[in-house]
Amino acid sequence: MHTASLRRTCAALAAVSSLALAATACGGTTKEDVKNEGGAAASAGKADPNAATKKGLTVGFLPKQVNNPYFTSADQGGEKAVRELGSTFKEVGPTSATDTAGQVSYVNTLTQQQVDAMAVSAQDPGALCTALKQAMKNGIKVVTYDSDTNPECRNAFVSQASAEDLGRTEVQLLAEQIDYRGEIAILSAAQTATNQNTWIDFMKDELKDPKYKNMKLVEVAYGNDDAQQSFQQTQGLLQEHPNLKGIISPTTVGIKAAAQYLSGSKYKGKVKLTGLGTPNDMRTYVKNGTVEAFELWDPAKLGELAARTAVALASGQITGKEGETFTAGAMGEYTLGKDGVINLGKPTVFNAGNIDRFDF
Ligand code: RAM
Repeated sequence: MHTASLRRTCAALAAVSSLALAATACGGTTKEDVKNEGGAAASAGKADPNAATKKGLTVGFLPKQVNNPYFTSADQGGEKAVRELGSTFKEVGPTSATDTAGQVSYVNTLTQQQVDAMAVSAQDPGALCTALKQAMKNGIKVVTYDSDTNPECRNAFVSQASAEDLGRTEVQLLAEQIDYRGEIAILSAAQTATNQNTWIDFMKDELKDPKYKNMKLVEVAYGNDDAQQSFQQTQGLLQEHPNLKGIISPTTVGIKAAAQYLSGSKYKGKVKLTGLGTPNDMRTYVKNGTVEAFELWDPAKLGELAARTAVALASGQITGKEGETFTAGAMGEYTLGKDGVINLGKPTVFNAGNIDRFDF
């Protein structure tokens, strides 16, 4: 029935019959509705923690970059969990970490394919918003993992660790290695990356503490999560700042390339390097004295949690609101924090003493 004719019918009903009947037909509230409040129909959009986990779903993963070993591990963790839960996994994504337009078109592709949920690591906070909102409008649940978009453009964000902890501890790790003095630089990923930019803001804040008064951040360089560009940026930092004492690289691609450069140069062991790397990438450089300590979480666990969150959303167990809880299989129970953020846990610091215990 068209709105105009419905309105006409309502007016007629109100005129000829009981008020309750007219109110029901025309969308008003009746006593019966009030009594049913909290029931399934009235609470559409409310989480039901006891809802059964749906099977036969399709969950799409869209990392920042597909040929990055970090995302290979993360998405393998996602795939394993999706399969265990009886659903289908697919992965799409650009090969470059600065192909934001590519990411947008992959979101649109997943929407057209009518996946049930997608897990996205955003190259840029705002660029994906319109496409992600369109996906949600089509009933698709959207989880960001690793790198967030704006909170209103997704249902939940699975964060690798507290962004504040990550930013501050990287400064602390480097400070200890350079005895709290000297010039330092940051070698980041893409200039737009939400995760790296958030960590860098906390690094800058940490550096305001008087205990770092003899340390100076002289430059933030961007290697775009490209091995060659990151290598060249490292070389450039050392040429431009001959007194540089240390580098923080909060990207697995960046820290590996920087270690490679330092390791073959006269700066090996003299200019300190820390940040976020995988133990498998960094083992050689820890053993040959280029790197003392760095940190990371287990990327496969991050992917697993993203997958389990996506399925919990698609099953109606959570909706993305603060305070909701769900069980992520053997990983245990997780509670959604402010803005629908779910924290994986604490990162691990790797050094010569423990690096051989890790294989990722
Ligand atoms: C790179 C990516 C990713 C980041 C890790 C630490 O692989 O930039 O987004 O979380 O490094």
